[in-house]
Amino acid sequence: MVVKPVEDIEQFAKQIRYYTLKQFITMGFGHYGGSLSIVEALAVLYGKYINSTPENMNDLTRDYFVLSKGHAGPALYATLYLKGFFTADWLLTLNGNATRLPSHPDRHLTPGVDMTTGSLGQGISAATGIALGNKIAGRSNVTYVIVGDGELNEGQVWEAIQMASHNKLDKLIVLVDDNKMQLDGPTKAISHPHDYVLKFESFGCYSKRVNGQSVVAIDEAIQWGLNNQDKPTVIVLDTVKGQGVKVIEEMANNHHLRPDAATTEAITREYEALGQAIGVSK
Ligand SMILES: Cc1ncc(C[n+]2csc(CCOP(=O)(O)OP(=O)(O)O)c2C)c(N)n1
Ligand SMILES: [Mg+2]
Repeated sequence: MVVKPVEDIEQFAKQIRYYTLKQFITMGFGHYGGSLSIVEALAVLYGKYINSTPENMNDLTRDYFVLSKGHAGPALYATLYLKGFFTADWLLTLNGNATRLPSHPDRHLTPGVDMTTGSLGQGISAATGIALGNKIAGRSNVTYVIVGDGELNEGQVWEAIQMASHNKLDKLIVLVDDNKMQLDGPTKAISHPHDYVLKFESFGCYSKRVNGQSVVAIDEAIQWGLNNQDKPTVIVLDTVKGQGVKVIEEMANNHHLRPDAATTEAITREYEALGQAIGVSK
Protein backbone atom coordinates (compact mmCIF):
# COMPACT_ATOMS: atom_id res chain seq x y z
CA MET A 1 0.00 0.00 0.00
CA VAL A 2 1.33 3.43 -0.95
CA VAL A 3 0.19 6.13 1.46
CA LYS A 4 -0.86 9.18 -0.54
CA PRO A 5 -2.44 12.46 0.52
CA VAL A 6 -6.12 12.73 -0.26
CA GLU A 7 -5.46 15.63 -2.67
CA ASP A 8 -3.37 13.27 -4.82
CA ILE A 9 -6.20 10.76 -5.03
CA GLU A 10 -8.69 13.50 -5.87
CA GLN A 11 -6.35 14.68 -8.61
CA PHE A 12 -5.96 11.09 -9.83
CA ALA A 13 -9.78 10.87 -10.05
CA LYS A 14 -9.83 14.01 -12.21
CA GLN A 15 -7.21 12.47 -14.50
CA ILE A 16 -9.15 9.20 -14.77
CA ARG A 17 -12.37 11.12 -15.56
CA TYR A 18 -10.56 13.21 -18.18
CA TYR A 19 -9.06 10.23 -20.01
CA THR A 20 -12.33 8.29 -19.78
CA LEU A 21 -14.12 11.17 -21.51
CA LYS A 22 -11.32 11.45 -24.05
CA GLN A 23 -12.02 7.89 -25.25
CA PHE A 24 -15.77 8.46 -25.54
CA ILE A 25 -15.44 11.82 -27.27
CA THR A 26 -12.99 10.29 -29.77
CA MET A 27 -15.23 7.29 -30.44
CA GLY A 28 -18.47 9.31 -30.51
CA PHE A 29 -20.49 6.96 -28.28
CA GLY A 30 -20.20 4.67 -25.30
CA HIS A 31 -21.20 3.64 -21.79
CA TYR A 32 -20.72 7.06 -20.23
CA GLY A 33 -22.93 6.73 -17.13
CA GLY A 34 -21.56 3.56 -15.58
CA SER A 35 -17.96 4.38 -16.46
CA LEU A 36 -18.09 7.77 -14.73
CA SER A 37 -19.72 6.43 -11.54
CA ILE A 38 -16.71 4.24 -10.69
CA VAL A 39 -14.01 6.88 -11.20
CA GLU A 40 -13.59 7.72 -7.49
CA ALA A 41 -13.48 4.00 -6.59
CA LEU A 42 -10.80 3.35 -9.22
CA ALA A 43 -8.81 6.36 -8.03
CA VAL A 44 -8.69 5.03 -4.47
CA LEU A 45 -8.06 1.41 -5.52
CA TYR A 46 -5.28 2.13 -8.01
CA GLY A 47 -4.03 5.27 -6.27
CA LYS A 48 -3.50 3.60 -2.93
CA TYR A 49 -4.18 -0.12 -2.67
CA ILE A 50 -3.79 -2.29 -5.76
CA ASN A 51 -0.08 -2.95 -6.10
CA SER A 52 -0.02 -4.40 -9.62
CA THR A 53 2.39 -2.69 -12.03
CA PRO A 54 3.48 -3.35 -15.61
CA GLU A 55 6.55 -5.08 -14.14
CA ASN A 56 4.93 -7.45 -11.63
CA MET A 57 1.97 -8.86 -13.56
CA ASN A 58 3.48 -12.37 -13.44
CA ASP A 59 4.00 -12.18 -9.70
CA LEU A 60 1.28 -14.33 -8.15
CA THR A 61 1.52 -12.46 -4.85
CA ARG A 62 0.36 -9.12 -6.26
CA ASP A 63 -3.21 -7.87 -5.83
CA TYR A 64 -5.92 -8.62 -8.39
CA PHE A 65 -8.76 -6.51 -9.77
CA VAL A 66 -11.86 -7.61 -11.66
CA LEU A 67 -14.21 -5.10 -13.27
CA SER A 68 -17.28 -7.30 -13.17
CA LYS A 69 -19.43 -4.56 -14.75
CA GLY A 70 -17.25 -4.81 -17.85
CA HIS A 71 -19.14 -2.19 -19.85
CA ALA A 72 -17.25 0.41 -17.74
CA GLY A 73 -14.01 -0.72 -19.41
CA PRO A 74 -13.00 2.79 -20.58
CA ALA A 75 -12.69 3.99 -16.96
CA LEU A 76 -10.38 1.05 -16.24
CA TYR A 77 -8.36 1.78 -19.40
CA ALA A 78 -7.90 5.42 -18.35
CA THR A 79 -6.63 4.17 -14.98
CA LEU A 80 -4.27 1.58 -16.47
CA TYR A 81 -2.89 4.15 -18.91
CA LEU A 82 -2.15 6.49 -15.99
CA LYS A 83 -0.44 3.59 -14.18
CA GLY A 84 1.87 3.11 -17.16
CA PHE A 85 0.46 -0.12 -18.63
CA PHE A 86 0.29 1.33 -22.15
CA THR A 87 0.71 4.58 -24.06
CA ALA A 88 -1.81 7.39 -24.60
CA ASP A 89 -2.32 6.64 -28.30
CA TRP A 90 -4.09 3.40 -27.35
CA LEU A 91 -6.89 5.45 -25.77
CA LEU A 92 -7.77 6.84 -29.18
CA THR A 93 -8.45 3.33 -30.53
CA LEU A 94 -11.24 2.33 -28.13
CA ASN A 95 -13.45 -0.33 -29.70
CA GLY A 96 -11.94 0.22 -33.18
CA ASN A 97 -10.69 -2.40 -35.60
CA ALA A 98 -7.73 -4.38 -34.22
CA THR A 99 -7.75 -2.31 -31.03
CA ARG A 100 -6.10 -3.51 -27.83
CA LEU A 101 -8.93 -1.74 -25.94
CA PRO A 102 -12.25 -3.40 -26.71
CA SER A 103 -15.30 -1.73 -25.16
CA HIS A 104 -15.36 -4.53 -22.54
CA PRO A 105 -12.06 -5.69 -20.96
CA ASP A 106 -10.22 -8.68 -22.41
CA ARG A 107 -7.29 -9.99 -20.38
CA HIS A 108 -5.62 -11.38 -23.50
CA LEU A 109 -5.60 -7.97 -25.19
CA THR A 110 -4.94 -5.31 -22.58
CA PRO A 111 -1.97 -5.24 -20.20
CA GLY A 112 -3.14 -4.82 -16.62
CA VAL A 113 -6.54 -6.46 -17.12
CA ASP A 114 -6.87 -9.47 -14.81
CA MET A 115 -10.18 -10.86 -16.05
CA THR A 116 -12.21 -10.72 -19.25
CA THR A 117 -15.67 -9.39 -18.39
CA GLY A 118 -18.86 -8.09 -19.94
CA SER A 119 -21.29 -10.87 -19.24
CA LEU A 120 -22.75 -9.51 -16.01
CA GLY A 121 -22.42 -11.78 -12.98
CA GLN A 122 -19.44 -13.72 -14.25
CA GLY A 123 -16.72 -11.32 -13.09
CA ILE A 124 -17.55 -11.61 -9.42
CA SER A 125 -17.57 -15.40 -9.73
CA ALA A 126 -14.11 -15.28 -11.29
CA ALA A 127 -12.90 -12.89 -8.58
CA THR A 128 -14.14 -15.29 -5.93
CA GLY A 129 -12.20 -18.09 -7.62
CA ILE A 130 -9.04 -15.95 -7.74
CA ALA A 131 -9.40 -15.12 -4.02
CA LEU A 132 -9.99 -18.79 -3.17
CA GLY A 133 -6.97 -19.88 -5.21
CA ASN A 134 -4.77 -17.35 -3.43
CA LYS A 135 -6.07 -18.48 -0.06
CA ILE A 136 -5.42 -22.16 -0.81
CA ALA A 137 -1.88 -21.24 -1.90
CA GLY A 138 -1.35 -19.44 1.42
CA ARG A 139 -0.96 -16.02 -0.16
CA SER A 140 -2.26 -12.88 1.55
CA ASN A 141 -2.78 -10.69 -1.53
CA VAL A 142 -6.16 -9.03 -2.00
CA THR A 143 -8.72 -9.45 -4.78
CA TYR A 144 -10.91 -6.43 -5.47
CA VAL A 145 -14.02 -6.51 -7.64
CA ILE A 146 -16.55 -3.88 -8.75
CA VAL A 147 -20.11 -4.94 -9.54
CA GLY A 148 -23.07 -2.82 -10.65
CA ASP A 149 -26.37 -2.49 -8.81
CA GLY A 150 -28.23 -3.76 -11.87
CA GLU A 151 -25.71 -6.58 -12.08
CA LEU A 152 -26.91 -7.74 -8.66
CA ASN A 153 -30.07 -8.91 -10.44
CA GLU A 154 -27.98 -11.82 -11.73
CA GLY A 155 -28.49 -14.87 -9.50
CA GLN A 156 -24.88 -15.86 -10.17
CA VAL A 157 -23.71 -12.91 -8.03
CA TRP A 158 -25.38 -14.41 -4.98
CA GLU A 159 -23.94 -17.87 -5.65
CA ALA A 160 -20.50 -16.24 -5.72
CA ILE A 161 -21.11 -14.29 -2.50
CA GLN A 162 -22.35 -17.40 -0.72
CA MET A 163 -19.30 -19.34 -1.88
CA ALA A 164 -16.97 -16.51 -0.81
CA SER A 165 -18.52 -16.38 2.63
CA HIS A 166 -18.50 -20.19 3.01
CA ASN A 167 -14.77 -20.17 2.27
CA LYS A 168 -14.12 -17.21 4.62
CA LEU A 169 -12.51 -15.18 1.85
CA ASP A 170 -11.45 -12.21 3.95
CA LYS A 171 -9.06 -11.10 1.20
CA LEU A 172 -11.97 -10.49 -1.16
CA ILE A 173 -13.27 -6.92 -1.24
CA VAL A 174 -16.40 -6.32 -3.30
CA LEU A 175 -17.47 -2.80 -4.23
CA VAL A 176 -21.05 -2.33 -5.41
CA ASP A 177 -21.50 0.71 -7.65
CA ASP A 178 -24.97 1.63 -6.44
CA ASN A 179 -25.78 4.33 -8.97
CA LYS A 180 -29.44 3.30 -8.68
CA MET A 181 -29.83 2.94 -12.46
CA GLN A 182 -29.35 0.12 -14.94
CA LEU A 183 -29.68 -0.16 -18.72
CA ASP A 184 -33.39 0.46 -19.03
CA GLY A 185 -34.38 2.37 -15.93
CA PRO A 186 -34.12 2.69 -12.15
CA THR A 187 -33.01 -0.52 -10.44
CA LYS A 188 -35.78 -0.15 -7.82
CA ALA A 189 -38.46 -0.02 -10.52
CA ILE A 190 -37.15 -3.08 -12.36
CA SER A 191 -36.63 -5.46 -9.44
CA HIS A 192 -36.70 -3.91 -5.98
CA PRO A 193 -33.43 -4.84 -4.28
CA HIS A 194 -34.38 -3.94 -0.68
CA ASP A 195 -31.48 -3.35 1.70
CA TYR A 196 -28.13 -4.38 0.17
CA VAL A 197 -26.20 -4.20 3.44
CA LEU A 198 -28.69 -6.45 5.24
CA LYS A 199 -28.61 -8.88 2.31
CA PHE A 200 -24.82 -9.11 2.21
CA GLU A 201 -24.66 -9.46 6.00
CA SER A 202 -27.21 -12.26 5.90
CA PHE A 203 -25.01 -14.00 3.31
CA GLY A 204 -22.18 -13.95 5.84
CA CYS A 205 -20.23 -10.86 4.76
CA TYR A 206 -19.18 -7.64 6.41
CA SER A 207 -21.00 -4.83 4.66
CA LYS A 208 -21.48 -1.08 4.90
CA ARG A 209 -22.78 1.73 2.74
CA VAL A 210 -20.61 4.77 2.07
CA ASN A 211 -20.55 7.90 -0.07
CA GLY A 212 -19.16 6.70 -3.40
CA GLN A 213 -18.40 10.26 -4.50
CA SER A 214 -15.94 10.78 -1.65
CA VAL A 215 -12.44 9.36 -1.99
CA VAL A 216 -12.05 9.78 1.78
CA ALA A 217 -15.13 7.67 2.52
CA ILE A 218 -14.11 5.00 -0.01
CA ASP A 219 -10.59 4.93 1.41
CA GLU A 220 -11.84 4.48 4.99
CA ALA A 221 -14.18 1.69 3.90
CA ILE A 222 -11.43 -0.20 2.10
CA GLN A 223 -9.15 0.20 5.10
CA TRP A 224 -11.94 -1.23 7.25
CA GLY A 225 -12.37 -4.11 4.80
CA LEU A 226 -8.67 -4.95 4.86
CA ASN A 227 -8.79 -5.23 8.65
CA ASN A 228 -11.84 -7.52 8.61
CA GLN A 229 -11.22 -11.18 9.27
CA ASP A 230 -12.90 -14.50 8.43
CA LYS A 231 -15.54 -13.01 6.11
CA PRO A 232 -15.55 -11.21 2.76
CA THR A 233 -16.25 -7.46 2.74
CA VAL A 234 -18.87 -5.81 0.56
CA ILE A 235 -18.80 -2.01 0.35
CA VAL A 236 -21.91 -0.44 -1.15
CA LEU A 237 -20.95 2.81 -2.87
CA ASP A 238 -23.65 5.44 -3.01
CA THR A 239 -22.88 6.90 -6.44
CA VAL A 240 -24.52 8.89 -9.23
CA LYS A 241 -24.68 7.55 -12.75
CA GLY A 242 -22.59 9.92 -14.87
CA GLN A 243 -20.78 11.09 -11.72
CA GLY A 244 -18.69 14.22 -12.01
CA VAL A 245 -19.95 15.42 -15.39
CA LYS A 246 -22.97 17.64 -14.74
CA VAL A 247 -24.53 17.49 -18.20
CA ILE A 248 -24.46 13.68 -18.09
CA GLU A 249 -25.58 13.39 -14.45
CA GLU A 250 -28.69 15.42 -15.35
CA MET A 251 -29.81 13.14 -18.19
CA ALA A 252 -32.75 10.83 -17.51
CA ASN A 253 -30.90 7.90 -19.09
CA ASN A 254 -27.16 8.08 -19.60
CA HIS A 255 -26.38 4.36 -19.74
CA HIS A 256 -25.14 4.37 -23.33
CA LEU A 257 -24.93 7.64 -25.23
CA ARG A 258 -24.33 8.75 -28.77
CA PRO A 259 -24.57 12.47 -28.02
CA ASP A 260 -25.72 14.92 -30.68
CA ALA A 261 -23.53 17.90 -31.62
CA ALA A 262 -24.90 20.24 -28.92
CA THR A 263 -24.53 17.64 -26.17
CA THR A 264 -21.04 16.70 -27.37
CA GLU A 265 -20.13 20.37 -27.12
CA ALA A 266 -21.44 20.55 -23.55
CA ILE A 267 -19.53 17.39 -22.60
CA THR A 268 -16.41 18.74 -24.27
CA ARG A 269 -16.62 21.93 -22.20
CA GLU A 270 -16.54 19.88 -18.98
CA TYR A 271 -13.77 17.71 -20.43
CA GLU A 272 -11.66 20.75 -21.22
CA ALA A 273 -12.23 22.20 -17.74
CA LEU A 274 -11.00 18.91 -16.29
CA GLY A 275 -8.00 19.07 -18.62
CA GLN A 276 -7.15 22.51 -17.22
CA ALA A 277 -7.54 21.24 -13.66
CA ILE A 278 -4.98 18.49 -14.31
CA GLY A 279 -2.69 20.64 -16.41
CA VAL A 280 -3.35 18.97 -19.77
CA SER A 281 -4.41 20.86 -22.86
CA LYS A 282 -6.11 18.57 -25.43
C1 LIG B 1 -25.56 -11.32 -18.60
C2 LIG B 1 -25.76 -9.95 -19.21
N1 LIG B 1 -27.03 -9.53 -19.46
C3 LIG B 1 -27.23 -8.32 -20.01
C4 LIG B 1 -26.17 -7.51 -20.34
C5 LIG B 1 -26.42 -6.17 -21.00
N2 LIG B 1 -26.17 -5.07 -20.07
C6 LIG B 1 -25.01 -4.36 -20.14
S1 LIG B 1 -24.92 -3.19 -18.95
C7 LIG B 1 -26.46 -3.58 -18.36
C8 LIG B 1 -27.03 -2.86 -17.17
C9 LIG B 1 -26.24 -3.08 -15.93
O1 LIG B 1 -26.67 -2.26 -14.89
P1 LIG B 1 -25.67 -1.86 -13.76
O2 LIG B 1 -25.01 -3.08 -13.25
O3 LIG B 1 -26.44 -1.07 -12.77
O4 LIG B 1 -24.61 -1.02 -14.54
P2 LIG B 1 -24.25 0.55 -14.46
O5 LIG B 1 -25.43 1.28 -13.91
O6 LIG B 1 -23.12 0.62 -13.53
O7 LIG B 1 -23.90 0.96 -15.84
C10 LIG B 1 -27.02 -4.63 -19.08
C11 LIG B 1 -28.33 -5.22 -18.81
C12 LIG B 1 -24.88 -7.99 -20.08
N3 LIG B 1 -23.79 -7.28 -20.36
N4 LIG B 1 -24.71 -9.21 -19.49
MG1 LIG C 1 -26.29 0.81 -12.07
